[in-house]
Amino acid sequence: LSKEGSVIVVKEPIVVDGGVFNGKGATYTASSKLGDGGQSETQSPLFILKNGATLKNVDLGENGADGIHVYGGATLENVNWQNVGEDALTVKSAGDVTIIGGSAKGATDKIFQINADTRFYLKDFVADGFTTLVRTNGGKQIDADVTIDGGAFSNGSNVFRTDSSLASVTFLSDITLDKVKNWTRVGDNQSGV
Ligand code: DGU
Ligand code: CA
Ligand code: CA
Ligand code: CA
Repeated sequence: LSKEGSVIVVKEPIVVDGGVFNGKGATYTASSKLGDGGQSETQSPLFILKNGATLKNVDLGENGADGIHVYGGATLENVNWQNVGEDALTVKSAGDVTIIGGSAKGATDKIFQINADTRFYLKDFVADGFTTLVRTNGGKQIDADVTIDGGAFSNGSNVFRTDSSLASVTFLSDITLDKVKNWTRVGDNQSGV
């Protein structure tokens, strides 16, 4: 049964430790307890995915807070951020992350934040409005193998940005860019931006 149209206010992060969480199209929005969806770095996530968990058919709503945190890898299918908060998803500990389909709008800065070693595979994702689509943590050496396979990205500055000599990005298939300045931006940035 579809849950499209239902809005769930998230007061504590929803933890998915392995297994599958299927939102069936429902919208999850953060309560002010998690954050205000602005650029404060002290906000909490709506979802914590652990140990290969799968999250699917979920929309994150008006208050995106700190989005989704991933520990030990995860798969996302058809996850849509209606209004990215501080960022959309953070790789918090090592593991493979696979994102199939889905979309993100309204990011002020970053969409995908990589703070730990990962094979990060982004397939047919759609993003509109961002500074950087995929960013390894500023000024840090992170072994991130990023693949971007298809997708459409508009109104942004960088598709991929890293300060890490261990990180790489591979672009596959037909990726559509519209008003995006750079494919990649590489350089050491000690300030952590
Ligand atoms: O030193 O680590 O923006 O995970 C700066 C911080 C910063 C992170 C990152 C994130 O890079 O907070 O959202
Ligand atoms: Ca941040
Ligand atoms: Ca963040
Ligand atoms: Ca936003």
